[in-house]
Amino acid sequence: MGNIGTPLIRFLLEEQQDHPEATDEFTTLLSQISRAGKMISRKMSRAGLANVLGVTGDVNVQGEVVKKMDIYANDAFKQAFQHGAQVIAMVTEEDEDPVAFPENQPSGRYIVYLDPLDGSSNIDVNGPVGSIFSIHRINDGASRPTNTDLLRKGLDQAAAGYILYGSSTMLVYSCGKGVHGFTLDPDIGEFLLSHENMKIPTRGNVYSVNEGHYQKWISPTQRFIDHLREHAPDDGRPYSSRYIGALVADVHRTLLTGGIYLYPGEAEKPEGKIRLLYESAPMGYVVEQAGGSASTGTERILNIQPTAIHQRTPIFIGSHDDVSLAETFMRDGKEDRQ
Ligand code: AHM
Ligand code: MG
Repeated sequence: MGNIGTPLIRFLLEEQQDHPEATDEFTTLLSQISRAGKMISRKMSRAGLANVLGVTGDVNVQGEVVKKMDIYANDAFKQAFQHGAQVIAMVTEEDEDPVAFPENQPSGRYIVYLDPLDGSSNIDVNGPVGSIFSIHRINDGASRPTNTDLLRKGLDQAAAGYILYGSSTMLVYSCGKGVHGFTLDPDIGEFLLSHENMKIPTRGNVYSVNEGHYQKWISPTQRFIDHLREHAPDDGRPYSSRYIGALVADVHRTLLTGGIYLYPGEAEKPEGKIRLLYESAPMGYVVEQAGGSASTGTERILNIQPTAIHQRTPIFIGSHDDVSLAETFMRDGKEDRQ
């Protein structure tokens, strides 16, 4: 549809023409998200210099209070949505309760779920981090979000995506019509189409997991990873291992080259670590749109009915065949959890 190098906003407007159900409001909302991403990217590129590594409460040379990067990122999204007329509430990892934007009522129709800075411990070692977003449209006529509006299945997402602050900054999104990736050209401050209609390989040869927790996993998870590590060249094993420790970066690599990322539950912590509404569901939406799968090990992530906004879920995400194989191990071993 677009040409490589097409600016994000022009691409969105063209997509809107092809799909009349896509609205101006939605295009504006994605441009607000991309603006926050540019602010965070710029700040991040100076992280080593600008004293943004300090803890909240530090004072910089101008006498301003220095914010930790994850607070800065959270505020950048808040600023982008304030008075933007689209977003009536934002649910983020940084705020216990939903943040309301009463100034955007009654026109606002969207709730945005955010992990403003995923994998933020990587900043201290100059490693990649990301932002994750999930967008839900509320019912017409609703003036403020109810619990029913806030706790929606991943299947109901209007769009989802992430921004990866890596060796270059990329915005990847889907609104249900494929997955498209844009790379930030820092010279002109624009996200330009670099990866159109991204597709994940059906099977990969890489697994990505924090293996330091091996002894804490339930045995089906251990057996699955043991299987991937076995020497079986005719079956494409052993798999290689890659783990960056930032969901966005690990899933982005998996999207491009195939394989599986997992953050499983543990015997003592069956819900795992990754948050459903602003980590698992949006990443699951993007990966499914690219032809892959996302599962808890026994259930499709997008089909989970949330019961709390900061709920956690185990996650197995990536190439269809690799996730299916993981599910086989998890289902076969379910008696181990009883
Ligand atoms: P965060 O959102 O607080 O940064 O936590 C989520 C991150 C993921 O990005 C990453 O995959 C995982 O936690 C790393 O956890 P661990 O250090 O336990 O491997
Ligand atoms: Mg996170």
